[in-house]
Amino acid sequence: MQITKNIEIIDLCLFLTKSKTLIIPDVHIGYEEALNKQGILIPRTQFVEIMKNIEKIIKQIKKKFKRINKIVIMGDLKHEFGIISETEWRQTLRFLDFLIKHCQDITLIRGNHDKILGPIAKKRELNIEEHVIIDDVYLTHGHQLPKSKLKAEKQLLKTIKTIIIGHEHAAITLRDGPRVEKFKCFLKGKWKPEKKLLTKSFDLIVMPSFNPIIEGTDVLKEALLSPFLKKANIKTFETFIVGDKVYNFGKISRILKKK
Ligand SMILES: [Mn+2]
Repeated sequence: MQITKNIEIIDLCLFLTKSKTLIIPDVHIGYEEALNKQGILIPRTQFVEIMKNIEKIIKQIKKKFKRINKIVIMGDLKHEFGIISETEWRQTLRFLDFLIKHCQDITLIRGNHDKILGPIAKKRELNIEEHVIIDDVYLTHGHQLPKSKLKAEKQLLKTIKTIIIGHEHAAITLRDGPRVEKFKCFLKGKWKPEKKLLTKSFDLIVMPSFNPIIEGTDVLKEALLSPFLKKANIKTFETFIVGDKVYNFGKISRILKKK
């Protein structure tokens, strides 16, 4: 489903149709291991599901758009802060090797969980960036705002129309009679930087998490994480829910009215 001009939602990913760029949000490889270490016992099925899903998504894109020219990983590829465990090493490399088979041009964006992503990137000769710009789209993890105080960054932002972020793990709880279910979702709204830094507003797209175990932050109830959303009026955001397919649910204010 198209979320905005030249940008399609494909399951939990986005696809820039002009540049044929696949955008993969927070995968958090090793999340289960981290939960296990805290004494939470859940079966370790996450990685199998992650691989199945990315395979399905790539197949779907290739069928519809023929090829993928570039892949951007939005940050938090792996979960653990600080140390990289055996399993994380192995699984992260397997995930990257699968992507490399379909597209050699892969860029990693640094997330807040990615302090020592360096060794993994080095092994496959991939670049790590704070942000990536493709045409008029600015991609960044979302735990930090663009450094619009810097002249170069400010200049650069003037050419940008849309900002895409991960980090938030956007989700929404819907009620259907007695049934309450949380769904992963995309959000689309406006973001304005501080006026004294830049007088301009951007289209902002917020992505869900790619990890099957991480349901995400309920945008209706929970405190939002990203500084991009701190001052935003979330009710004016449009929501696209990812279920068996993608559903456009319209503005959040409309969902709130129905409750
Ligand atoms: Mn994050």
